[in-house]
Amino acid sequence: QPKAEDVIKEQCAKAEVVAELWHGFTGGAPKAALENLIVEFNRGKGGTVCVKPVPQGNYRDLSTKLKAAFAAGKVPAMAQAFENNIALYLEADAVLPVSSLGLDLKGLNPLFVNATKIKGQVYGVPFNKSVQIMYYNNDLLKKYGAKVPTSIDEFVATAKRLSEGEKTPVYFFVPDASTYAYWFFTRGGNYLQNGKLVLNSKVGVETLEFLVQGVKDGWAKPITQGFINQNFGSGTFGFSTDTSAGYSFYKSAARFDLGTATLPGKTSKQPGYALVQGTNLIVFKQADAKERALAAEFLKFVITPRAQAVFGVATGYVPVHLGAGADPTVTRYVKENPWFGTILTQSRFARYEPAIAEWEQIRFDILGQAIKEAVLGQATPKAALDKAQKQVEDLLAGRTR
Ligand code: FGO
Repeated sequence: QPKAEDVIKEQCAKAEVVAELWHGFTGGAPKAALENLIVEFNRGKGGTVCVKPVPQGNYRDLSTKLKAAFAAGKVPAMAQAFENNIALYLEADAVLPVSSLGLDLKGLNPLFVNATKIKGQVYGVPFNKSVQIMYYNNDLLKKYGAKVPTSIDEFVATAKRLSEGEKTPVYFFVPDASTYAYWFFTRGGNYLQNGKLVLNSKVGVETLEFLVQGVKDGWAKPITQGFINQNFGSGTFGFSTDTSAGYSFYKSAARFDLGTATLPGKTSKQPGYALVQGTNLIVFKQADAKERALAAEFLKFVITPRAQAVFGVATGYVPVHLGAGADPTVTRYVKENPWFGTILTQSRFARYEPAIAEWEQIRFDILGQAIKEAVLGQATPKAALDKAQKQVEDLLAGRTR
């Protein structure tokens, strides 16, 4: 079988209208699944038009390239965008409201659609949305006769017991804003307080202290290079709390029986709150009428229950169409593959980070930096978050950029 990439090249070589889609998938199942959807869509169009995926590195590379593209006036028809990216691109008046594309968003998960609204207008079509789940090493749990933990207290007790037995920390975590968000939200944290962005709240400091203590107590292992699924060999993996879109990467890297479960909750009564990640598809104003029309048709296609069902089970993204859960692709799949059921259940317990234009910069360069400093012992959690708060206030007041 020819590679999807080559098929698309062929399809676009003969097309009169080419709508580029800039994306941040670097490889593996997500990139392949996107290309497969595009091949199928283009085929259905009969050869005169085509959608062309253009990989732009990771998500942050993508937003950097888009900002440069605005400045140069060379903008694609479509791109992936986080909710905060949409807010930023709107400052350049670059994004078309979805209402102008004549799309029917009925049946889409309102959790996802509402997040792309700014001042009552929808600007993005949710496409690849993930939630965090708990991954675990079932062989290791069995070795210790341990149950899958459902509350934070149980989680800590189990992680401690297994780490003591193995003489090495079994909870692998990336010290970044994503991991932190799960623990923060589940402890009741909120970044916005009376409309103000607060990084150094009491819950925030306690959350960071908790992670730092986990490292000191020997049950939590910070992963500072690459994804967790690329670090299984660096110790004994027991648990992680990571994006559902990592599933295919975890599965192919695991040399153990990989388990999934909803996130440990504040109590065992309810799962913890996952951070929603992954992106929406947006259409740019600079696209001409033909490209806009093609983009609209493509978006209509990718949000159908069937496309979302196929894309979801291939990747671990949450189907954005509520009807996908009843699609035979999903109902049949879930019976044999409980991991996908974990994701569907977890998607009912999920929270977003703030969708302000500066958030991408804040989550990586300010909050993420503070988390890393505290976890690596370069600052106390309180000092790190107080500094981060000051940096955020300076940034938002326009004193720094
Ligand atoms: C990633 C990033 C943001 C923002 C969150 C934001 C920008 C986080 C987090 C920083 O689509 P998701 O769920 O998962 C990604 C998917 C496709 O690449 O597969 C995951 N992956 C890829 C390779 C691999 O070996 N393992 C693996 O799990 C990949 O993470 O998005 C989650 C990870 C991060 O990129 O380091 O979303 N994120 N909010 N990025 N730019 N802006 O506001």
